[in-house]
Amino acid sequence: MAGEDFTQRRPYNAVSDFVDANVERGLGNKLAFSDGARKLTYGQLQENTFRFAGALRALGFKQESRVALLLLDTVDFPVAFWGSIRAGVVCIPLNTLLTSEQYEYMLDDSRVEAVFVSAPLLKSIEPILGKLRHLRLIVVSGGPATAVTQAGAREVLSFDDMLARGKPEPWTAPTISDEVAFWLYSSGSTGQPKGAKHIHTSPIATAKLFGQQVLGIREDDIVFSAAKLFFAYGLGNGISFPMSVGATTVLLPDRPSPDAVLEIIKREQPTIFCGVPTLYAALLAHKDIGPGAGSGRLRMCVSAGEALPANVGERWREKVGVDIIDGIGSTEMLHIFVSNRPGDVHYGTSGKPVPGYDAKIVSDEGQELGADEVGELIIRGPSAAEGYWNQREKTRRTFAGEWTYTGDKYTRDAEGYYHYCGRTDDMFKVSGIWVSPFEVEAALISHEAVLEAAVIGKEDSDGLLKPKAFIVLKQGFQADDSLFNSLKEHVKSRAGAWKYPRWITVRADLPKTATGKIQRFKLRDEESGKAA
Ligand code: 3UK
Repeated sequence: MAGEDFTQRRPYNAVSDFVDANVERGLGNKLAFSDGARKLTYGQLQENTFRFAGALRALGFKQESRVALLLLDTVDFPVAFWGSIRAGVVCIPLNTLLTSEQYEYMLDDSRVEAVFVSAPLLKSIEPILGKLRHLRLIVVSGGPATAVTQAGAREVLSFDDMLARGKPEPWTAPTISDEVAFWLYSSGSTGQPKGAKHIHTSPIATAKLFGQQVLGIREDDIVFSAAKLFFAYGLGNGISFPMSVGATTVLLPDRPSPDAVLEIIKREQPTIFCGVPTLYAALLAHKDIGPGAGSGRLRMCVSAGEALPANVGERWREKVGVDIIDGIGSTEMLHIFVSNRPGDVHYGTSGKPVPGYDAKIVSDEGQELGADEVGELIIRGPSAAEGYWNQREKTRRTFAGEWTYTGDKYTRDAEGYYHYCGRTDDMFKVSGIWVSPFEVEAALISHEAVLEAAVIGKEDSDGLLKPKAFIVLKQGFQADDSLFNSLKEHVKSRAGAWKYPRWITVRADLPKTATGKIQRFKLRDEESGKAA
């Protein structure tokens, strides 16, 4: 595994390792996915991906064409993902929680010719369909084609119509191992999200190095990832890792509320559960939390997306009786590259580099640092993205030769464990999803009452970051609860539901540099009591 050469250039299509290999091994009748409403065996998945790839071809999609998935976690997701990849068509799963403007940017930037969209999400793209120059096909999952009312001259199909267009004939596009298979959009502190281009060999590299080697995932596992398939984290947990060994994945199409998550765990009895720190904290606060979180078979829990506070891990082990494996991954590296290990869990740390990846902590000048010195974490490994689509400067800065710059500050202690120390920029995660202070500030400033705004991440009582806003009001506006509520609603609708400020403080002015840049670090220091 760690010594394996994943990167050797050769003819290779990722679908062979994840779909076809399981059928060839005799697992055709084994359950691959269930989503509460429907089930899919490995054999059915293979047939549906043949149909899907055939339909894409029949509809004129060529190798290297691009399509977007705006899909809830149902059995249609793996069919569309692997069906596209089988056809050599570049598949771009999108976050399902965004606004119409954000979809407009990504669908236009990627120039996708088709979008596969879950019926309940249609409303967020219908208003912008008219502006998408390259889109020619809309496929509705979980609803009839007639659900789309503003498609104009474009072809509209239901997911079943689409499958019926293709024959179940074994055909796989002759792709190269180095060829781009899918993109994942990643947000940064400035500018629009960037499409990180991942190649065919990256999923199997992450599945072997982290899924098999670190987690020890095996054929009899049942995986439930509350983190959605459109995140690199959920895509690995729910698709690449289990499919690399012929295991089974349970999907939850709805929002992963603590109630919904506990219900699935009780009903499906998973062996492996994956979530983000906020969810673990919320589950610990739930009245029904207890041994195995309701699953008699639970043997492992995984956390990523943001740092897991030590006390959340410790309380979980005490109440649930299972450790949480915290590891750090990124969209750019596809999955986890520094992690705790079963049997060697050090809560409050991210553990040690996953064998097969190399980690270095470097100074601003690029010098490698010693034990307990804070610097930026950089990573070398086989699953790094090829670059960002049409972003040369950002690509060069992040993917510097073999090394990928994470933008995270870390120290390594004398025993070799890695300790997370925050970001090199002002970004922070809420529920494992990026928040850029800049976009929350922009949303606040677009409110009639706000003159200036600065946003930082502030720890809540579980030690997890949430947005806190400092605002300067325009003349004539009063700071009261009704104004604060209206600001929160305003941010939710403009920027995204998880991004609204949980605390709002009104000030006479904001700390700024001579050139007028907001000094968010000063506000962070004030909050954490560091300031004089
Ligand atoms: C932060 C963590 C401390 C860190 C991801 C697992 O989160 C994932 O990808 P994103 O591109 O964000 C990457 C950034 O998130 N982070 C993630 N995990 C941790 N910080 N401890 C952690 N355990 O700032 C990192 O640079 O959204 C996670 C697998 C695949 C992923 N894409």
